Amino acid sequence: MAKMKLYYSPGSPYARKVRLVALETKLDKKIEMTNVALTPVAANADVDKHNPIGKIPALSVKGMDLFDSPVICEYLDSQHKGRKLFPHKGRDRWMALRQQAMADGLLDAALLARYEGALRPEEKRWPDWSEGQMKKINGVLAQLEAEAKSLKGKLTIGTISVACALGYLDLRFEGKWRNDHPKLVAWLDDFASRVPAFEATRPKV
Ligand SMILES: N[C@@H](CCC(=O)N[C@@H](CS)C(=O)NCC(=O)O)C(=O)O
Repeated sequence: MAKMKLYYSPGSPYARKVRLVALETKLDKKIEMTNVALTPVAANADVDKHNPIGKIPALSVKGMDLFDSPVICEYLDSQHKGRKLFPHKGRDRWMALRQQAMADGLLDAALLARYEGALRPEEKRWPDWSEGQMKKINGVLAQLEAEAKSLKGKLTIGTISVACALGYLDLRFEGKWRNDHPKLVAWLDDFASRVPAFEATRPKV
């Protein structure tokens, strides 16, 4: 079977979700990795051919182009016989998908805040807008801290997504979230020690 092809960058937290799922499902050997550079103002022609939204991660498989990270992760989870990372049904499924939505929502705000601070020319920056993104990040952090207990237990797409989101805050926002979310810090440290794939996908940038 032809290899799947994943367009990613080492610093992308959404691509990290996919890389982590690939390792956990032992599908990593079946994926050819293509490291690409792109920003909202510097598109990548190769990525554009596989994702009309022009974002990574994108996965080419069996003549299909799949995006975005929740879709790719669920596809990979459907391609192995081990324990599923997307719980099949019931409350476990909705809790995992809800956790993924919170983590991805945090990341959407974090990426927008980062692009604003790192990419937008200084004279065009809008502090209220950046503050609005930070408010979303802090809202999700507060909610996750309040329900940290529900993150314990088996590895799911929910906990993988939360770990990747917090990892991105460590990478790009100096880990400031660690100062006032003690339960989440303890949870992430434990997650990192239990899930070697989290360490293996840590960006070296
Ligand atoms: N909802 C998408 C978000 C993907 C995303 O925003 N990726 C970033 C890299 S971390 C990107 O491609 N940015 C380029 C752009 O916004 O044009 C997913 O879950 O895959």
